[in-house]
Amino acid sequence: MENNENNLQPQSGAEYDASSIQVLEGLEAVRKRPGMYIGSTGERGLHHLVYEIVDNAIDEALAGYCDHIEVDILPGDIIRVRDNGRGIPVDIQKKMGLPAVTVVFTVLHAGGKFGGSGYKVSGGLHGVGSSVVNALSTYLEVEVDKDGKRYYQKFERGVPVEDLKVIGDTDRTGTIVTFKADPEIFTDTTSYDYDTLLTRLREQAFLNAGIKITLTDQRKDAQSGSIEERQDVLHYEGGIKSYCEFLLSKKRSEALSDDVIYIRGEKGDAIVEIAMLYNTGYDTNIISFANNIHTVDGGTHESAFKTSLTRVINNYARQFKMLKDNDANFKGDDVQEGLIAVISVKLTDAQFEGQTKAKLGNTYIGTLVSGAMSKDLTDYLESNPSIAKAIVNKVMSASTAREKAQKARELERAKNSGIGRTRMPDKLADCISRDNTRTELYIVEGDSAGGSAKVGRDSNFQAILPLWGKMLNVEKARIDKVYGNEKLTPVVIALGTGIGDTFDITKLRYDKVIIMADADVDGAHIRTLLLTFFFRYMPQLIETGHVYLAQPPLFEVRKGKIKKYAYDEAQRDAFIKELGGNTTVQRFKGLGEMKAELLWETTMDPDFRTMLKVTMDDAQKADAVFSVLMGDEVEPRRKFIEDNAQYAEDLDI
Ligand code: 1YM
Repeated sequence: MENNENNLQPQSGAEYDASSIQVLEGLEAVRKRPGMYIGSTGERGLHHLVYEIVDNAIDEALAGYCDHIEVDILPGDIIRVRDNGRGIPVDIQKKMGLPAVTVVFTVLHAGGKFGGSGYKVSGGLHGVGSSVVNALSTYLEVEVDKDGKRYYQKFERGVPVEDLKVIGDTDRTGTIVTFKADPEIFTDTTSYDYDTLLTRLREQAFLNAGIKITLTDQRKDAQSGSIEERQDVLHYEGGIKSYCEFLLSKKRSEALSDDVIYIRGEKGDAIVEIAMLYNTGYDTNIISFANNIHTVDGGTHESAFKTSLTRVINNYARQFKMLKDNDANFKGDDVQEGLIAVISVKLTDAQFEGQTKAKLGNTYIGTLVSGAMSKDLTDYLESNPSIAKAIVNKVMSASTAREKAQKARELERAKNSGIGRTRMPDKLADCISRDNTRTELYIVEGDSAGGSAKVGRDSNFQAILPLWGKMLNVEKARIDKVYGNEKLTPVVIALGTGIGDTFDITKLRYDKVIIMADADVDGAHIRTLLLTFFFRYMPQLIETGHVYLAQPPLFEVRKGKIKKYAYDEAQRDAFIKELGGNTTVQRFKGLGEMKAELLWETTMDPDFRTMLKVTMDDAQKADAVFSVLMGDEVEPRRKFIEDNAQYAEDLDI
């Protein structure tokens, strides 16, 4: 463009001054760093050129002078945008000594400086307008129909190739801009995607009720070579209400009510408009705009909408007793389920925040939105009780579903006890060491035994997990529903391995898993249950030799200061004989009766205790016993009890 400097002709004797040089430097800056002005030089940036030009036409429409905008994709991916507005002014602008239209297309940021329509920010991503498009186009032509004449000027890569001139007469008014994106800049592609343009133009047509936008594709079909026009006419008198209906039509769900709720508020120059429609679906579709720019990251208008919606619906539900005094309030997620909402605000001093500048920052807009919602939405609900009822019912079921899902998630977390850092069971008195080659877990029957074990243990490496309550009958058949089993879940969590398919021996938190139960029928129950459970759900634990049975003594044989502990009757008798007369014998009724110190000495001290290592054989036997005890067949159960008559009196089957 260096060679074209001479084409920027000063008008009517004005000197070639500093501002002209600024213009050239400005355009050069745009071509050097196009990303700064249009976001990218990829497909997005390319389409952005169209939006920039269309935005000016939309501004003209918002100012009330234009109602039809035509966008044509011509063969060769040339874009032509036409409007029927006043036409860009052609009179000489004093400061530059150039026609205003020339300034618009050559001076960076010129767009907003001429006053005019109030919401000039509508210029897409950065709002820099026509001069940027011009700078990034191999050529651009502008035609202005105004005062009975057609004006024309052509530019190449932003620089005028001739002065603005009159090329004929006309009886219409408006502006026509035709340009070709520069492939030197848009190195990926200069080919437009019809649907991308359609989506954006449709959005603009919704946001600016009444404006008609026609999109036409006149490019040759790549395969057939024929020109097969594709055209969409976008024209929505209903504005953002129509937008909600359109968004609904893209879903499988149905509307909860026929009409779209419409809310509007105004203060000074600021306007807020909200359209909302509940549907039978479950997803939420809230989209917000500020000055027709999609605020993808929300902002004050969107947050205020969400907060107010929750408040208004809760208030309504309470007022009409659909929420009782004891019921918790609905949450944001509840009131947003199945909601389609479009929020559009217009303001003169929009502040866009965040990395992408797609978040509205003006706080007073939030206040305006809240005020409008409180008043209009409350009014609407009160004057449409059947719709209000349908909405509250929908919100109520969302709330119930959310609570259920929450419970399910908690259960799921308990299930996946081997994964990640899981909260250990409350009853577990864990050991200090995390060296799982030497740590031990004692699974103890009953709280009182658990108490002695806790006091007696060496807490450096011994952990205690008490299990309590009756096992077998209460738990009948529930071993298959291990997940919900309140006795087995703590075991699974404490072990850390997970169960079944997800069992992972490397996650085992202890070297030895020791079942410590009384030698009576309840002790037998708990042993059977645990061994069956390990056998069925974590056989590897047994195969790798991690499971043990503690052997608490049954008798204390005493003579003077000498104490001996016997683990069965034969041993007891042998001790009596050995000590020779005057012995006292005490039978331990259960672990719970043993003092902590004694439990340590006899059963838990690794230097003196005896333990049985459980084999797969033992576990299989336990499983068989369990099946008999739990099975539906009465006869084998009766026989088992007979065969094990010494337990029969206690068994409660
Ligand atoms: C196809 C693109 O740019 N239309 C358009 C732009 C302008 C006007 C009308 C316009 C604005 C004003 C007064 C005003 C612009 N004018 C300027 C500037 N279509 C398209 N249509 N008269 C006409 O804002 O006061 C910038 S854009 F600065 F020259 F006034």
